[in-house]
Amino acid sequence: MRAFRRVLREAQTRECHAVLIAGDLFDSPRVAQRWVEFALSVIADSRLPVIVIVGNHDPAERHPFQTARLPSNLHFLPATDRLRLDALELEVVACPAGDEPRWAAALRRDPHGAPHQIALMHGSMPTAGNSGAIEPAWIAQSGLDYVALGDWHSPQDWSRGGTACWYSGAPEMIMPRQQLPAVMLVVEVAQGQPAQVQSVAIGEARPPHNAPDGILHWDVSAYKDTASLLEALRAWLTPETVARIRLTGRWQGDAPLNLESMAEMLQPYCLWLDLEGAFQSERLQPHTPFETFLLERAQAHAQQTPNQADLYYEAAQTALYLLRGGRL
Ligand SMILES: [Mn+2]
Repeated sequence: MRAFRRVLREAQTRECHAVLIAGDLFDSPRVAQRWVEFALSVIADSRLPVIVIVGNHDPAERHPFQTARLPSNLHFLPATDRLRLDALELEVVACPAGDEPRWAAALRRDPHGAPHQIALMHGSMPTAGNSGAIEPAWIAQSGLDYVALGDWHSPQDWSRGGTACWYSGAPEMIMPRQQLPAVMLVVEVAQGQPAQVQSVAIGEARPPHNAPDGILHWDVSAYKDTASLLEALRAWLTPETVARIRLTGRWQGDAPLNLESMAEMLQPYCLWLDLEGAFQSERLQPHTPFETFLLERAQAHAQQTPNQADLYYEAAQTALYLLRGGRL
């Protein structure tokens, strides 16, 4: 939400004439109403023409903007279409996800059209092993001034012939394992010249400052309980932190470490969290008569059938682990 607001503020500051959003504004068509309202209010407040096409994550038939009341500066294009903005001397070709068969014919300059002609497309260019929905040759043949691509998470240049063509990437790091630049692109279109494309840093997300490679290795050996471990980890988190935390060492606390519930506790203190257990658990010692009884039974069985002793000890440890709230 902060990144989206910064994108539009940056566009205002730079006195951009329009903002292009090439699909997947929403990660899913089933987003909460407050997110939709937030997006619409940020767009409305920007007072800039904002052109939005649909992506594969927010497809046309279920896109939240289909049923919303849209501000007058928002141009929402759910199908392959041409939009003319006379005040900007601009013509926009929309090639949204889900409408691929119509793209090739639509993606061309209209010789009688506006002086500046651009396109928005949402789909994949070919990659090793995949053909992709878009053919790079279309870009060169289009005769357009600029093609804004959406779908990929990092900025990529696909300019061909006289047509500048870029994936903008996401304006914020959206997965902890992807160390992405998190930028927006500022594109200057001038008649008869190739468009100038400049990337502007937008993202605030970063790994914890003591984890420059993005992974925070944390030794759990020194902690006696989950609460003190959580407190120590929390001290490293900020609302901008994208944290991959790998727990190492020997866990000697009384209760087993429950990664799932730890992640739930830490998540509110950072932007994104990935908690990984690479620690060893000490053998659990019995604390109650029932736990003592369980271990004694395991020992008795182990003595009767020595070839299955490991299995009985493991069963008893698992029982203790589960009794103390561990999850398998
Ligand atoms: Mn996509």
